[in-house]
Amino acid sequence: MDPVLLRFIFFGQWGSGKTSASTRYCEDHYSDHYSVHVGIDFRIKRFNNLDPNMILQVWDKKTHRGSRTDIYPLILFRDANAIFVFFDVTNRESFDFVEQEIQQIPPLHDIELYIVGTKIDLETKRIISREEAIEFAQKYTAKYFEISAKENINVHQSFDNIVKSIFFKKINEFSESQPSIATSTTPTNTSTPTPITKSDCIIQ
Ligand SMILES: Nc1nc2c(ncn2[C@@H]2O[C@H](COP(=O)(O)OP(=O)(O)OP(=O)(O)O)[C@@H](O)[C@H]2O)c(=O)[nH]1
Ligand SMILES: [Mg+2]
Repeated sequence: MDPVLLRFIFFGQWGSGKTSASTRYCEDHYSDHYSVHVGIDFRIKRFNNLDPNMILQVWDKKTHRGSRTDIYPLILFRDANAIFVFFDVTNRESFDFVEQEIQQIPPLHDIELYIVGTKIDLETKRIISREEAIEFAQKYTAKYFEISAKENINVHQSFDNIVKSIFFKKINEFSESQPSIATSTTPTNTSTPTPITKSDCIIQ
């Protein structure tokens, strides 16, 4: 059987915590060391409990310090299932950068957009409130969640939920295209899309 490939792309300002989130999620590891590597990092994760044939690729794009947002080639988005734009909840500049990043994303269908607040272990230094971030996410029909890669808060739960929802969506699409197995017992989602509300923005 062919492997099922899922691809997540991480964007966001330098230092916003993309690599730390990717490392925490894929390798359950965290370091305070700030790497100055350039380019794109790739990590993979497998989900034997869902489907041993499924592989998640996380593409984590390094942002150059002091740069404005890059112009991203379309190819970067091809086959992506979800895009995550990160910001540091203690850094207003990184939050402002999210809007620039979103504007670089082409209007491709079927790619889910998430905004991710990071470093919530630094609660006393928080500048961007959850409410402000949720309101911003609604403007772009994105979903919002918050994590701490350092303290391992809400990383696995959030990304696991997203992986599962995309996985079951793919299974449903496959079942619907195969009349003989359309009666499979996989979960179905027959509801019509509704406008997002504040509570929809939060994945716990
Ligand atoms: N306190 C705290 N620090 C964090 C957390 N996540 C990342 N950091 C720190 O923030 C710094 C930047 O994190 P990275 O994950 O390298 O940021 P990045 O978005 O990959 O940055 P670029 O690759 O330069 O675009 C590092 O020193 C991390 O240790 C977190 O959850 N809590
Ligand atoms: Mg990085």
